[in-house]
Amino acid sequence: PSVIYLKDYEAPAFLVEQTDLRFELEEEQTLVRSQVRYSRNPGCVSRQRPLVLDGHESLELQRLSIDGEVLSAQDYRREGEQLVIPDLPDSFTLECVTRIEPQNNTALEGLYKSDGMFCTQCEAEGFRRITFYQDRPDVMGLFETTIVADKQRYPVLLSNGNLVDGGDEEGGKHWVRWQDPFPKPAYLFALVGGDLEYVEDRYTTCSGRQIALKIFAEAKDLDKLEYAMTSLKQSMQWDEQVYGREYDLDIFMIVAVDFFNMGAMENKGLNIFNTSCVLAHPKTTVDTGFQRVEGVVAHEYFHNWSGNRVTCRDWFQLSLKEGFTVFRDAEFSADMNSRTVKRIEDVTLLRTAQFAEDAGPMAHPVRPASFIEISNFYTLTVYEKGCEVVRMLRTLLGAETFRKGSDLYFDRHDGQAVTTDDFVQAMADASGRDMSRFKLWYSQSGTPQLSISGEYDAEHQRYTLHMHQSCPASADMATKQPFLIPVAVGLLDPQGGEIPLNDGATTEVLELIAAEQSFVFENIPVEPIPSLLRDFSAPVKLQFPYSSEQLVFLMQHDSDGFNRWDAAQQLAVGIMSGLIGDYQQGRELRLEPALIRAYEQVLSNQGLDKAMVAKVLTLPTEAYLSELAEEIDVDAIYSVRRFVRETIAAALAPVFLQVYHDNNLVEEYSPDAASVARRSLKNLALAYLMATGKEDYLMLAQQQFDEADNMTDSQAALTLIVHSEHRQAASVVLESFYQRWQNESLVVNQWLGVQASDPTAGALMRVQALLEHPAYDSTNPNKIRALIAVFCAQNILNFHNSDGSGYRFLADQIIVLNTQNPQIASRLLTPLTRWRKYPAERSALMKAELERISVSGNLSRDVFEVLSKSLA
Ligand code: BAL
Ligand code: ZN
Repeated sequence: PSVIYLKDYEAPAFLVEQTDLRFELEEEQTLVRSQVRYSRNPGCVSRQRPLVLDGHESLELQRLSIDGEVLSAQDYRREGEQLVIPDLPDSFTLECVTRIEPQNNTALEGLYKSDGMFCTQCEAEGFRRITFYQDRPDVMGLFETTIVADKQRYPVLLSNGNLVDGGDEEGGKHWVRWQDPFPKPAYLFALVGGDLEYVEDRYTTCSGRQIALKIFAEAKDLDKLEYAMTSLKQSMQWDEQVYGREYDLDIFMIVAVDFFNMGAMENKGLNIFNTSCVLAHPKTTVDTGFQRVEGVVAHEYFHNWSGNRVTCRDWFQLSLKEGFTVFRDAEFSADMNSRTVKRIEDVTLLRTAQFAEDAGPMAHPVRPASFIEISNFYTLTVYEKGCEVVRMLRTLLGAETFRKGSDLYFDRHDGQAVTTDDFVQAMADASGRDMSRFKLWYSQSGTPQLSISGEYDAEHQRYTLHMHQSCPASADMATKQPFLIPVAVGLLDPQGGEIPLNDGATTEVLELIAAEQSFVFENIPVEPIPSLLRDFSAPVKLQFPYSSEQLVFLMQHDSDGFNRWDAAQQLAVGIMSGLIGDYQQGRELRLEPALIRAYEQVLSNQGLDKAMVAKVLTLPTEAYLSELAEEIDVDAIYSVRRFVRETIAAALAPVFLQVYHDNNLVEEYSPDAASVARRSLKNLALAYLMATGKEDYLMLAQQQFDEADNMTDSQAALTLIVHSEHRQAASVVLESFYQRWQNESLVVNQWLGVQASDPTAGALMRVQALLEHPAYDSTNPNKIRALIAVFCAQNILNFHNSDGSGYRFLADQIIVLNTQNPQIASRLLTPLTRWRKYPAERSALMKAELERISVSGNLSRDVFEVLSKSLA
């Protein structure tokens, strides 16, 4: 497979004015007729260039004609995945008929079937599995789509834009025609055909336009759409208020499908969603599931402007739409719920998974410079780090100027396909600032390390922060230039009060631009304790020589909620790192009292937000401790975390019991922030109680399992019992849960996931048995993720079993999935790609499995790219 480079970008030789599509959907085949009006691109220098169309090898070309004249085989060449037509006039209509078999499309890219329903996924390069086309985002055209299908089987036929015509045909068929008035690239095309029902609502936009809102699902799921509809209306209003963006079509549709590689897709006017990101009901969905629905509905809706009206010039610019849109949805969720908790969750994901990606073999900048398969670049770096980059722009410019920049960006580029440079330029023009150094965040990979020390000069009442930044070599880039890092800082006096800084405010954003730089604060009457990188103002690894006492002080007094939580994390990380060393040296583990005392204080502080208490009392995860480690000692990390949890549980059990009862209220379920917070604190208390291993608390968990009227409480109890040493009780609750929920696919996924993440011995055997269970379907990405991905990514003890069985299991699965669904196969590889971070024996076993996959034959581009980079 060849490597595609950003530096080789060339504008398309032809532009598309109009694309008319006709689909005849049948059981054995689908015929696609496309009629496309092309004209030479005046911006393209060479007038000799042929028309180069993309087309997957699965396309059966039935007819090709230009302005009505049928082409013969000599008139064009099929070269790999391209169709090349030379000697063309300046403008013409190309008609092309292809035959495809959606019913056999297991890759779930292009047109395929999900549970008997036709649906599409065209981003990034799925359209080329439908017809021959210039399948690239900088080719934007107007689409008109006609769909013909059996009326009884497929009563609902949808595409982008507005429904303009339709009728019945002989043979029990019917047809519809959809017209999209906005030019779009092929990746935003969508089609749905199925036996669906819908809920509907209306939204009146800020200018008074009436928009019809429809969410489609299978009839059995109709009662799970209300939350998505509410979230959609809130998103529409928020985008008007916060970004001045109004919806532009007369109808907005969402369709829920169960077989989907991604979370959801922002096709113009017709979003297609993985059921896991749109269906929500108190009985079947946990609190985090509700939050995911709210966030993903918003994300896809926001793409209508940041992605659809203004799209990407090429796929290297993916973060132009994804980073910005993740930032927009994160701010929306922060406004709808607890801002600090949202920030903690996002940073936790970034610091564990994205930092690990940036330090691994697939490291790439937010704007990658090259790729083999673009599907491999829908990454945490492009999405989450891309979001942080946009957040830094807002921090540097201030909210008001940032909004001016965003308005300018949308005005200037509406209807265009542009670059991340264009986005930053709009911000630079709106602020009058030179942002060239800032752009290194887009072009350099790796996580910068920021070391800070403080120096107090009592005589001159002056406090100085000395900063040093560096960025380690990444797999794709050896040396880096210093970044522009916004460091938000506050200074606390010994009583915990905020000291006014140079401009009188209590938080100041320092701009670090050099490798070494010092910042001076005048009129500081006492030696302060600094609160650094407030609200995680930059995606960096921070080092400051805090003592345990100072961290406890910050936990109690910092006015920045994120930093209060982070102080607790750093306190726990420090203590646990010491214990990991003790474990490795064979020393007895002893937990110093600082952490228990700090946790006790947090629990007794009635004024604290319950969600914050739950977050503060959650120990750093194994994944975070692994990311921080030079070499990952799985047994040490697992044992120490378990020891610390059990020691805290034993010391504070009476307090946890009180917290449990105080928050175990009988009330109607609501996913509002306060109720979610109460349940999260209650279930955290139950988790600590279960960690004591006492029978009394097992009974409490069983009681909660039996009596819960919502899935959050039910699943929390289920997980705690299944992950405990009470094996008999575990079998009972697993069986009862399955009996109750076996017809709810998404709940069954939770059931699979709970077993996949079970840390007790023998989990792999149980997972292997589940592969044969009727609840499992090896062609459904949600099931694969729930069972295989959860086992390999979350069950560190069993996956990393020293006999290599976990690695062998994963490799076997990938070899099968490689041909069936390359996108999913390639994603599953991630845990094995980190082989260099493990001690020699495990590392060799992991590498051997990667090598076994690499010689298994017929590697997809997706798997080939990740494998070859991992083994390089
Ligand atoms: N554009 C792919 C799915 C998403 O990020 O919205
Ligand atoms: Zn997106």
